[in-house]
Amino acid sequence: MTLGSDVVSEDRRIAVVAGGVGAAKFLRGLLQVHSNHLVTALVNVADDFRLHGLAISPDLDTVTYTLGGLVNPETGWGRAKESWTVRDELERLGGETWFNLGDLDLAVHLYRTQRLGDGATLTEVTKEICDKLGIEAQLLPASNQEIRTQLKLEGGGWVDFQDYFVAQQHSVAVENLRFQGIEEALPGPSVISSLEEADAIVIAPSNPFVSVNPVLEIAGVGDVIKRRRENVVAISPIVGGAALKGPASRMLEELGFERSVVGIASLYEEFASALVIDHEDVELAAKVEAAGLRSVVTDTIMSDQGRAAALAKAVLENT
Ligand code: FO1
Repeated sequence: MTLGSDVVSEDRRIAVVAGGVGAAKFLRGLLQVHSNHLVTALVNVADDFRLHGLAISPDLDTVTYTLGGLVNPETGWGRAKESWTVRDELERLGGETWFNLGDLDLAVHLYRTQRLGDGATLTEVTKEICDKLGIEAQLLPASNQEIRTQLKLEGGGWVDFQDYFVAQQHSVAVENLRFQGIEEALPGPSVISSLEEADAIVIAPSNPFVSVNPVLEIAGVGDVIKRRRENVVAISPIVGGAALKGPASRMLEELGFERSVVGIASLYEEFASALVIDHEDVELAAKVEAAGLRSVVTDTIMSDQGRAAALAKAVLENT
C-alpha cells in the first residue's frame, strides 16, 4: 500500500490521557482510524467511589461501555437497553438511589467488587472486562491505589466528587479542589512505560481539573508527559466558551482561568506542544499560540462516530 500524505502511518503507538464521556467518544473515533492494539488509554480513577459496598469506576466503565458498543447513547454513561428493577426496589425500601445504577451496570460492579475482594488489581479486573467485551485497545487505570477528588464548594465545605457532580448536579460554584491519596498513589502497571514508549500522546477532550489533572498529578506521570511535550497534543473540551458536557467551562472561571480555549492552553502549556481547537474558536488561535501552544483548528464536536473518527485522524496528522 502506498501511503499518501493524508494517510496516517499505521504503526505508531498512541497513548491517550482519558476521563469519561468526551474521552470515550474520542477513543471510539481513534479506534476506527488506527490499529486498535497500538492504542493505550490511561483512565482517571479519581471519580471512583463505593456505594452499596460496590466498587464504582465511572470513567473506566464509560470508556469500556463505549468501546464495547454498549453505552447508553443518550447519557454517554451507563448501559444501553438498561433496566432498573434493582434501583426501583431499592427506592421502595428507602435505600440510596441518587446515583443511578441499572441492572446491567450492577452486574459489572458485582464482578469488579468480587474480583478486587479476591485480591485482583483494578488493572487486572479492567483487562478481564475488556477481554470479555472484545476490546483490543489497552485500558489502564491511572493508578491501582485510591485517589478521591474532593471539591470545596462556595458557601460550604469539602464534598466528594459524585456528591458535587451527581447529587448536586454540579450546580454550586467550586472554590478549590484536592485529590485525596494522590501523594501516596503510584501509577498503575504500564502507565509510565506506555507514555515513554508512545509515538504520540493525546490529552483527550476531558475536564482538565477533575479528569486530566488527577492523572497528571500521579507521581511521575506529569513529569514524563512534560518530557515528551513535543509529542503531546491536547484537545480542547471547550468550544465557543462552553463545555459540551459537564462543568468544565464554569470551573475555568471559578478557578481563575479564562473561560475559553485560551484558558485550556494556559493549563496545558507545560504538558502539550499543540492544542486542537474547534473552527468556532478560530479567532482565538493566535492567543493559543501566544500561550505557547501550536493551534490546530478542526471540527471537534463529536456528534456522531464519523465526526469522532475525523477528529482522531486530524489529531494523528498533527502529532
Ligand atoms: N451521572 C449522572 O449525572 N447521574 C447518575 O445517576 C449517574 C450514574 C452513573 C452510574 C454509573 C456510571 O458509570 C456513571 C454514572 N454517571 C452518572 C456518570 C458519572 O458520574 C460522571 O459522568 C463521571 O463520573 C464524570 O466523568
